Amino acid sequence: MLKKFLVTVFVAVVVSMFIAAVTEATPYKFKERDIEEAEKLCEGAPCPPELVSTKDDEGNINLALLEDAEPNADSFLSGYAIHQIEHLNDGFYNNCRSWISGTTAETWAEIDLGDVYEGIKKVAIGSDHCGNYTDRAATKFDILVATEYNADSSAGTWNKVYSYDDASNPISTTTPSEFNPVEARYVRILVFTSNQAEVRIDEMEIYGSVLTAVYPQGKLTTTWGQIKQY
Ligand SMILES: [Ca+2]
Repeated sequence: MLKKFLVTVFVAVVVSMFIAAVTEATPYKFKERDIEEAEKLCEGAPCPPELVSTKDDEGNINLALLEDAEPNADSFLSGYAIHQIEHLNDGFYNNCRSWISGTTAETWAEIDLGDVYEGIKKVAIGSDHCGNYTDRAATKFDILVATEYNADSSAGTWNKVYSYDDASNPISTTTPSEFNPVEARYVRILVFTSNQAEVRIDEMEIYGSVLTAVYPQGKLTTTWGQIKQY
């Protein structure tokens, strides 16, 4: 009886120590966001900058907002401070915090998550979250993922996980695209057409489930302590 009790206590202590070790390890940080700076850039805009959530209603983490996540694109519309590649994942919605491509031809925008994550299953993009601008909205695009980088969208390292093609329903406000969970470090939106002019994306959100997203390949860590919803 005593032996059974001691074994139970020992197991309980070990488990609690493991949980404590995991929950205290919080090397991942979400990007710092300066709402005052964002509002200053957006002064006079029809819609103010709106905070993008670090997780969705199901508890999936927005990996694009992790501190190490870096945006990239093949071009951008030059001459506009409000339209920058960095705005793809700056954590603010709307036109004044968006990226606009530098070409009306095939174009891409992507996020390097900084590590390979498992369980990526949803990407959300929009052209103007508040719905004020309805031009520059994607009508045909693919979502590509990869664990190794290649700038060429046709490279075999890219895995197409989602396709959208509906000219009658341009992606204006924020729209999620869901697919079977995959592992990826790079997530690219390859845009073929928009409803008018160069395409605009005001934010790229990339979601993975909590249990898989907190354990990227090669790192046994967690973001439990940092997960919050704005
Ligand atoms: Ca943005």
